[in-house]
Amino acid sequence: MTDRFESLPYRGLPALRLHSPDGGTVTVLRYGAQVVSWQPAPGDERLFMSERAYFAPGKPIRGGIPVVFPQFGPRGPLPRHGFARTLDWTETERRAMDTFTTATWRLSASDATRKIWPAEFAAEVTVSVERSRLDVELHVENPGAAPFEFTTALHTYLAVPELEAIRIAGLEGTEFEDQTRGNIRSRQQTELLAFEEEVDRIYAAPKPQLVLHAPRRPLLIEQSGFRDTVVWNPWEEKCAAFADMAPGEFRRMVCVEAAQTLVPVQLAPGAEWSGRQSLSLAG
Ligand code: TA6
Repeated sequence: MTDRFESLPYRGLPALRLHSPDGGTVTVLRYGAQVVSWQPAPGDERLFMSERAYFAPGKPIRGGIPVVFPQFGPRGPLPRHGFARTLDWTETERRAMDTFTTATWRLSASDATRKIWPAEFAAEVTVSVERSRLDVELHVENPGAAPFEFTTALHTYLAVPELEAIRIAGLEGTEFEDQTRGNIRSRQQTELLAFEEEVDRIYAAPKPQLVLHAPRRPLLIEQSGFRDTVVWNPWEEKCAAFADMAPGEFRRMVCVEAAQTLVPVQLAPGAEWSGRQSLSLAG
């Protein structure tokens, strides 16, 4: 334990804040191993957290980086977006490196998970921070005797100054499933994705590097291991219908999610899978 690690309550839940040697911080809850804040410099928050987010057992938290596992959305019999985001994870490792600070949390099969999902799994989330970069890695193993499959995402809520002023680059030519139109398949025609209505798209195997163009706050978004990328903004009506979002908050966020949703991951006994999303200050 060094002063790189600070235990604190975050909206009443136990949290660990990691400080990088160059002044960046990331704050991670035990609940869901959910990142709730990334600040490259004090006060410069890059992740969105709803003013009305619930911080209560059993409820998902609207903001930061929820870990979606082992089911994306309502695409299966499990609770929406799986159970990993509403269970406590166990911290297993923390390390203060020369240029960055990192910690790992683990969630394994338990009586509670076996009741709804028979898989013997072990999952780890590793979060690493430096001033200009945040890395989040999900690692899943199958220590059991039977194969299982899962879908997953790092459901990253990025904070944006003004939704209509942002653009996402890197998706041109990529096919997507449009979740606002009965999952019909379309193709991204324009070089830049802009937001003028609800957007809820699963891009199939896009380029692993996207850029969020936001005034004064460009961000490079990279992923590996995860096949797909989900882009989501609920727009006005859906936002107003969410009890855990304040009206108008949809203008301050966009989700860009490293995801594996269209083709589930298959894990044979003894097999492992890893996926990572990295956010870095661009420009
Ligand atoms: O990732 C996009 C999405 O699946 C949307 O369809 C949207 O409803 C969102 O996630 C939020 O889901 P949640 O269960 O957190 O309200």
